[in-house]
Amino acid sequence: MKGDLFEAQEPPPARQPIGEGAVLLRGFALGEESELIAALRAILAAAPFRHMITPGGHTMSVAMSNCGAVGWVTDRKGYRYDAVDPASGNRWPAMPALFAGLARRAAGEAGFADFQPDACLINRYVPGAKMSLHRDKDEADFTAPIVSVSFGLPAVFMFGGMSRSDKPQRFALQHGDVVAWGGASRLVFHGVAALKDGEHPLLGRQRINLTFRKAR
Ligand code: MD3
Ligand code: FE
Repeated sequence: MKGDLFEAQEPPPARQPIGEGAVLLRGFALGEESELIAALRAILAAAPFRHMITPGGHTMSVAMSNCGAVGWVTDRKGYRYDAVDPASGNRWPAMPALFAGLARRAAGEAGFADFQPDACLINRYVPGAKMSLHRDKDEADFTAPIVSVSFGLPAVFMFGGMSRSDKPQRFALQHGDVVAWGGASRLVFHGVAALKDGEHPLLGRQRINLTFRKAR
């Protein structure tokens, strides 16, 4: 009998194309979540989250840190990648092999072979924090994809078009979801809606997003 309550349900698709060159991999990071979160805690002990200032003088609601050879920073002078954490004067913590490997495998699933990220921006959202529509264009090479890994509370990701006025599609990104964006999607406008309050069993009242880039 079709539609019977006890009939096996279709599993959600693990690999979901969401645009040209953009693939959502549901739960792709779940197999190694505890190792990834332990590595993340070690990075944050050396380079704690901070709220950076935009060139226009606004304090970002998202708190940030980085690991890798370079990290994304913003201050009154502009947006850029820098090898040094301006808060400590030290180099950013190294990117763990576990992080780089996950990003590389995710990019491969989306058709981008041999992705070698040199930067991992770590974004922390607490309830109410958001990221307005923008494009990532501070990187040297737009042929490389960007890989994002979400942990903690769910967020609504907005995936727009090549023009700021294109109406964005909205996707819920959950703990363990990974997205790879490249090709025709690499320069689209995107953002994150204000985080809804909640409590995540592992991470509490926050969402953490890792964004892997090839900056140089
Ligand atoms: C689509 N972060 O840090 S990650 C960012 O969830 C940023 O914290 C969001 O946008 C976050 O710049 C989204 C997903 C993402 C990153 C880069 C993209 C999606 C993208 C570049 C092009 C298209
Ligand atoms: Fe972005």
